[in-house]
Amino acid sequence: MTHVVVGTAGHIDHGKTSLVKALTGTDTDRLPEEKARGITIDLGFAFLEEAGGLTIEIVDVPGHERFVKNMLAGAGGIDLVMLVIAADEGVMPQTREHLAICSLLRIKTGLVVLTKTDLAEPDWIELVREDVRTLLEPTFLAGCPIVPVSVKTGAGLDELRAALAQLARSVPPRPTDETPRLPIDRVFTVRGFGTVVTGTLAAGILSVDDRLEIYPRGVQSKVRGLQAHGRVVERASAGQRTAVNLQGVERAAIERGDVAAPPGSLLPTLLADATLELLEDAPRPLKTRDRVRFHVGTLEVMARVLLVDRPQLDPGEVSHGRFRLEAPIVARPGDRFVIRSYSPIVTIGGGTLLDIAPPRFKRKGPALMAHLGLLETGSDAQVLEEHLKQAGAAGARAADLRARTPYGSERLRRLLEELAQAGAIVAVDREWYLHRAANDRLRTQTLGLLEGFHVENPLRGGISREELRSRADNAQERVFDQLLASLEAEGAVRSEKDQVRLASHRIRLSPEQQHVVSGVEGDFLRAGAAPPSPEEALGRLGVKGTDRHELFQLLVADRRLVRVKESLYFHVEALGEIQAKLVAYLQQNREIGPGDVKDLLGVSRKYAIPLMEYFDTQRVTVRQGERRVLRRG
Ligand SMILES: Nc1nc2c(ncn2[C@@H]2O[C@H](COP(=O)(O)OP(=O)(O)OP(=O)(O)O)[C@@H](O)[C@H]2O)c(=O)[nH]1
Ligand SMILES: [Mg+2]
Repeated sequence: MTHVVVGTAGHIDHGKTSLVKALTGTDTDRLPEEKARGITIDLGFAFLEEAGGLTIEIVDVPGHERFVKNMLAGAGGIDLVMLVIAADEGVMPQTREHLAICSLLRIKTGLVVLTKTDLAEPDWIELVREDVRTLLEPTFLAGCPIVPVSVKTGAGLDELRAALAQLARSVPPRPTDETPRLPIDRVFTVRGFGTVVTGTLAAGILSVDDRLEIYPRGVQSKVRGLQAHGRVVERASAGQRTAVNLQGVERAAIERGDVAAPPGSLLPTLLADATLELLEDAPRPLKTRDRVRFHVGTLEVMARVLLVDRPQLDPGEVSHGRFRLEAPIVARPGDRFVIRSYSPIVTIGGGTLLDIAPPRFKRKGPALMAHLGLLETGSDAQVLEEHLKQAGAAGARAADLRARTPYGSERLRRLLEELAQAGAIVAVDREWYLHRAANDRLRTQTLGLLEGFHVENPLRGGISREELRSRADNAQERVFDQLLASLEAEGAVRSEKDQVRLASHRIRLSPEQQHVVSGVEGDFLRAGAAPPSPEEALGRLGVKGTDRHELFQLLVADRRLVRVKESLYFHVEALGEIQAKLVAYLQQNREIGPGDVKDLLGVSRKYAIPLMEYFDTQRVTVRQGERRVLRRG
């Protein structure tokens, strides 16, 4: 099954809706106001089924200049255009404007219908045909079929249908391997079903029960049911006109212009970088900071344009622009957009989105131009690498890269693997990537910080991991963990508990320092169960200081001294002997009280009580009232 979307285009009253009805039997003007005024106001939908599983979806648009906004919402999703020109009137303003819009949207193909031929003389029709040829010459429709038709007499309708089918067969199929997304063009409620949205599925496949998010609102939902052409279907594929019955969403929570897609697959944005062209016949130059109407998908928002390399863009010129949007848009790089001037409301230009989460450049100019040039002309891999380069030390999540590129999950995964293999990027983990340059910068910085730390703190074994990370410009946690792990794997860095040091770092003591350290240790060892205070021990060696003294801390870090209580330390060997005595006593006597400990060790309460508490915390003993017993198991 292939679905090709044909959009009508053309000036008001030239016979678009009549033609669609003659081809399909469907009157697409459904609104009472449309019937009353005899004009089309909003989009209408019909379809034709052709041989070989081809469905031609038809989007009928209004020709009135006041409803170009609605025309744009429909034109965004079409594969080929059917430009309708009344033979009696010939080319008119919206003939040109709709043609320009289709060009700007990069619609690739189409045909022209010269309709109402029953109202014009053959000579006149020939003149109009020549006129049309000249109009089309510089456009994508140059040399396209021009089919004369009369809805009144039926002349030419069979030829038109055949020409449409032939063109439709030449349209390359839309990608179904990309993540599905549905730019919404209508929202309504159906009794007993709830909220229904419709649109042309731009990419991918949508199935019943799929989870959906309505962007940019963040409303979560699920596909409760799907319809195509009024028939219930299990799944819809790219290019298909689709009606989606949404579970648990209020009608009022959605509007035309929103996009339905899987949760987390798209990124709403208020800032977008793009190529930008101004139409030859734009009424005046476009200046930086001009306010324009920005159309993408089925959405229109106001925006200010910032020109990247010049103060103004003249008609016919092409450059780059950054758009500050007044409400979020939800689109993908590669999507085309159209801009219309604020007043008078006319189509003036458009372009291709290049980046929907653009990095902030401190200064515009050459760097930004080079960046945008790369996004515009680079290969998929180069574009991806450029995004990661701009992400800097923070790196980027695969999910965000997915939303910022049009490749689809599988292709993105492959591209990332290729780049990692080539050494251009580093995989932090399966979900996080970092540009090689950022990785190398962080690595050099981290090693430099460690070196500096060791020079400044020669007696400290290392720096806390968290402190190191914060000094390394607060590196992203996962990125930093991965870096330390790889430095450790190479043998450049050692980490113990939360302390990190260079593998080459050794604590080197001067003879005087060594004298103090050995003296203090000897003092504690000799004192056994009744050790001195840190101040006393240090003081005896002529050093003024507390347990915070770095020479003292060295003994603690080496686990020669063990802290039993605030500023009460024991030598590790003394503590071992005390424990052995205590355990032997308890095996004999079952329980022990503070007085017994004093006698057993020959020390005062000052030492006995903290020691008893210490062995509780070490899970050697258990407290029972004032006494202790051995802990079992
Ligand atoms: N004689 C004649 N009249 C036609 C033909 N096609 C359309 N008309 C008439 O032209 C008028 C406008 O036709 P529509 O089909 O509504 O025109 P439209 O292009 O859809 O107009 P908008 O949607 O408002 O832009 C109607 O009165 C039609 O009956 C034709 O082939 N011959
Ligand atoms: Mg119409």
